[in-house]
Amino acid sequence: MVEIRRYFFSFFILVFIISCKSDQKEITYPYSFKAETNPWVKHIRTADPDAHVWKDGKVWVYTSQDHYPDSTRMTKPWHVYNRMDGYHVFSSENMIDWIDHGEILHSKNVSWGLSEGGYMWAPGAAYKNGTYYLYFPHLDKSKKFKIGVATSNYPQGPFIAEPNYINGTSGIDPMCFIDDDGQAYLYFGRMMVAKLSDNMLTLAEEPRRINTGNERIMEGAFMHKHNGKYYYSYTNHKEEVNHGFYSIGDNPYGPFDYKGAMKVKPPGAQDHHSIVKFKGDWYYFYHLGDFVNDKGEMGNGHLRNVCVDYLYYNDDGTIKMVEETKNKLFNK
Ligand code: FUB
Repeated sequence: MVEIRRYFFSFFILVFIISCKSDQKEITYPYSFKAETNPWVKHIRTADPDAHVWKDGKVWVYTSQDHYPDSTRMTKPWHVYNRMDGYHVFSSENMIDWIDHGEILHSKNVSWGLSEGGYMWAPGAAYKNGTYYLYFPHLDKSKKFKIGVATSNYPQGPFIAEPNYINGTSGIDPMCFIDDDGQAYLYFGRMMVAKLSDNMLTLAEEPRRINTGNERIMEGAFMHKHNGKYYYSYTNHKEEVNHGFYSIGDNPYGPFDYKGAMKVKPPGAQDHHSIVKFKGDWYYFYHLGDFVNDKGEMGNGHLRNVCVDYLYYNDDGTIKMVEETKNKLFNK
């Protein structure tokens, strides 16, 4: 009898530990919710927001998803992201009422990837000629970061990964920018850019290194256009105070003039942003790492939550420091 009691006690303790560690509540997708305060995504840990306004006029935000790391697979600091997996996409007509469309791509469906899975880091989405594209960094079977691409007929997926990664790519954080003439560019790794072919699945040229006017660029490149100028922005997570920086140029390749910081380091995490114009206003999407979820669990540099605030330009086209908000939504 004592043995049986001990058995059940151990079983319940185990279930309790597993449910604490899962960091997820049971949710059915699509899941509708209201953004009330930053971070506006609270029901799961999301990071690396890549925001776009598609032809339906809605804003669509593609995110990576953080999970507790597998400590048995950690030998380097960046291995804390070893279980990141299952991209999500969120859509809204007004930045307040959101739908989480659920998981749109998982490493188990990426045939060229590491068999253990995980390592689905910051994605970048694009739309061209009726197809949606999701570019994503992932470790290949030899544990090297490559850029993969997945496609869908719908912005909410599901996305089907191509059988191989994009030849000629390496590194992390892909971002696809399509210029007004329809030419697509893939930014990735440390200051690399290449034109994409018309089919959006292969590079149309050898990648080239961008001159940003500042060599201290680590990751998270993003390109947007404002008043005919090209804004190449990025993260330097080695700086103590500021993390989000940008440079301005006259074409997608640069050279770019370094303009300095636009965003301080977010609490508990590194900057990783995207910039989008929606219904006349400019927004800066980012994540932070100190959100306590509804289970009372503290966030972390690798357990992050997505935020959004307004971005403002000065009259000369430079960007004002983005003021981050917490316990309210938007720095207005
Ligand atoms: O989310 C994993 C990595 O952390 C991203 O690829 C980087 O940009 C940083 O956000």
